[in-house]
Amino acid sequence: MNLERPGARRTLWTNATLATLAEGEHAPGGNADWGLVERGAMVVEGEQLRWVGPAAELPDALRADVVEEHDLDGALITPGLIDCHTHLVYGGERSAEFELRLQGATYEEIARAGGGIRSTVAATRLAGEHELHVLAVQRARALMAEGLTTLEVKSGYGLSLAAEAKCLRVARKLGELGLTVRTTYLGAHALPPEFEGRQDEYVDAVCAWLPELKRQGLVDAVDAFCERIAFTPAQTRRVFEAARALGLPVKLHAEQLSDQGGAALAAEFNALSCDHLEWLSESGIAAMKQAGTVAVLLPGAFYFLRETKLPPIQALRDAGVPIALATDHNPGSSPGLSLLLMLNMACTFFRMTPQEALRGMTVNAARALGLHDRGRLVAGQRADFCLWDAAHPRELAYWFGRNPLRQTVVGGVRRMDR
Ligand code: DI6
Ligand code: FE
Repeated sequence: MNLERPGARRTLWTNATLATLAEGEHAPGGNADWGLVERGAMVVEGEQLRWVGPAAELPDALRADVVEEHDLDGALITPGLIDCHTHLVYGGERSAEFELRLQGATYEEIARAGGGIRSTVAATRLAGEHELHVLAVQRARALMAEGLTTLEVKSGYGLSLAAEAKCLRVARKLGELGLTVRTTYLGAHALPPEFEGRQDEYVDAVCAWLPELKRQGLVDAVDAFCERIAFTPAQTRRVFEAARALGLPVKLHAEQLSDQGGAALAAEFNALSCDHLEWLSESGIAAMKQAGTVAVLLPGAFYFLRETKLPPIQALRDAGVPIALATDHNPGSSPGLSLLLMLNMACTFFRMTPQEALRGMTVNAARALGLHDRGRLVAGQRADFCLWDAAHPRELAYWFGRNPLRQTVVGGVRRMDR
């Protein structure tokens, strides 16, 4: 068999400790499971990893035709970080609402009084596309400074065909920064004021806009907010049916503030992920396991809303449901832009192990986006990786307020963003 691919540029990366995460997705703690390789080397061909292992075992045949050798100077290398749940494109901010909540108002009360998501919708509709782009670039750069290589961005602050399309175009354009961007249509995020009292008609509109947004190449997946203050399971089902009719995968904001049975509903549609999940039930867990749906946990929202109900981490572990982590960056419930802080909070609040946390922002985050070509350092995966000033990968979840990133490599090319 001829494995040579003529024309693919071959580079060699040496002098590093590799945390490959190559082994099983549910491996419990312990050093071996990080897939650590001391004095490691990687051969990159084109945008892909061709070989990963101890430098001493590098086959001579692969050394041939190396056009460039990179000395990684003892860095720790991990797969590139993946933020699989953000609402990065919006206008305005909600610090006044933060103050109200500190005085005792709840997130739900503010939403019911017409604040919350709706106030961001008003600001986002007013903002021009260029202005939204400038704001989104600033936010994306903050995430990139901590090793972001793949980013999911949801719409959901436009809530009209034109404004949702505007936000999704802004999201797509972030790919120019040297990132993979996946866009998710979240038309069913909140009821816009012009549909007051006509919730089912709004759901009809959300479904009707989808084919056009897909035709414009703006939708990779479809999401909904299934909650007392948002959309019912029956309405969510209609959105999912519209997605399925177009062959689009679904995700769901499920059981964040109450148990609506959203996870089981999403699993029925083979959802890529269910996200938040503080109120997830045993039957929801079983349905997710059955469907291969990823549980995306969002410690930033848990922290910022000062929640006390923990997602059922041990039950998810016991069931073997893959767990991912994300920032949920948004102006209302999680205005944070630090991937590393999320790793730390996943450990301190959710009692995840540092290894589970890192898997949650690499291999399992990739899976939550339906991407199977990234998230681990193994031959055949994309050459997206981070160089860290750390001796052991658990340090990534340990420090907070200190960023040990040296550099990020995307598709085998050093990204010049630091
Ligand atoms: N759940 C959340 O935590 C965000 N959206 C959602 O469905 C919050 C969005 C916001 O408050 O603006
Ligand atoms: Fe969210």
